Parts: sequence; C-alpha cells; structure tokens
Amino acid sequence: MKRFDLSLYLVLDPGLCAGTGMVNTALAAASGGATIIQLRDKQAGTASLIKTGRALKAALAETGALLIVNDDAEAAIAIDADGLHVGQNDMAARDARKQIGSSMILGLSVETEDLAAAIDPAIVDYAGIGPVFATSTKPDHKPPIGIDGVARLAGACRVPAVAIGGLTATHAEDVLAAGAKGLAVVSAICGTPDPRQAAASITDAIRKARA
Ligand code: TZP
Ligand code: MG
Repeated sequence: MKRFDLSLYLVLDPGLCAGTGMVNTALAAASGGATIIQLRDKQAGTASLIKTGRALKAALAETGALLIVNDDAEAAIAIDADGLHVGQNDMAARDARKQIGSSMILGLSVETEDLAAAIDPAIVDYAGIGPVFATSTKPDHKPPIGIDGVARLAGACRVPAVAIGGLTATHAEDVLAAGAKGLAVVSAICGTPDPRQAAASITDAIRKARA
C-alpha cells in the first residue's frame, strides 16, 4: 500500500518560479506544509528535467514532501522520483505503469466523470481533477468543472482525487467538502513574494476545513 498525502500539492511552473527558482520555491513550499511537489516543465527535454529533478530530490530529502515528475517516465526513473503524473494526451496510464514499475506513485489527470470512472485503481494511484476554475496558468485547459464537478468526478473515481485549477486558500473548505483529498496549486504559491507563507496559509485553511 503506497502512502502519500495529497493535501497540498504544488505544481512547479518554471516561468512563474523564475525569480525565486524552482528548488527554492519547492523548499519554501515544503516548509510551509506542501506535501507533494510536482516538477512540470513543458519546455524542458529529458536531460534538463533530470538535472532539475535531481536537485529537487536532494533539496526535498529532509522535508518529507514527495517529488512527482510530470509526463516523462524516463526522467522520473532517472531522478528516482516518488511518482509520475500523466495527462490524457500523454502516454497511456497502463504503459506508464509498465515503464515505472509497481512501487512508484502514478497520477492521472481526468477532466470528465467518464474518464474519472474509467480509472483502474490497480494501475493509477490518484486522480488530478479539474480545472475547477478557469486559470491563465494553463491557457489550453478544458472547460472548468466548478465545485459541483469536483463532487461528481471525485465521487466517480475509485482512487483519491486532488483538485486543480484556480484554487487558493479560500477554496479549501469547499474543495474538501466536495470529496477531494487535497488542493493542487501553481500560481497560489509559485511567483508569490513569500512561497513559504503562501503554502502555510493554504495548509492552515485545509487544517481548519478538516477540524
Ligand atoms: N492542470 C489543470 S489547471 C492547471 C493544470 C496544470 C493549472 C493550475 O494553475 P493555477 O495557477 O493553480 O490555477
Ligand atoms: Mg501531461
């Protein structure tokens, strides 16, 4: 049984993190309570992802936060990451699982109830569901599902779900009440003046919502 905590899932964006840097942002977020850090860099090739991922892995080693690599199974393996996350337009979850083996965490993005229901818990460990709200961080995103959609998709999938898209600390209560196990964020942490404080305020909102 894999153990992971989806509570506050930071997706790194190299553009938004340019000032602070991805490693410093990840470290600050982890010290503010982020439980999972995803390395997502659509422009980087595998070699560059591996370089950044290894630096992240070393930096996060003492923090307890897990490192998940977006899209690139080869990089995830070379980094010895805790997991891999794939979308519907990336490699098929079944192929990803074959490549990474049984012990690595595998996440899959789903944007509809049908896709959520189709997740095989023998293959996929968690679902990323969204976008909850429209967001400029991912300009090509699918139509927003809203909080109602979080309830529908989280209810349809047989694995724990983390919600993403336009989320801030103010949404913690609604998102968790709808059945997601956590919030995934980019701009609520990346590129803010104080990523540790930004993460801490979301962590606090999650703690209050669960109390
Ligand atoms: N997938 C769906 S929405 C999104 C991704 C990667 C971006 C979320 O960014 P933000 O800044 O938290 O709205
Ligand atoms: Mg992807």
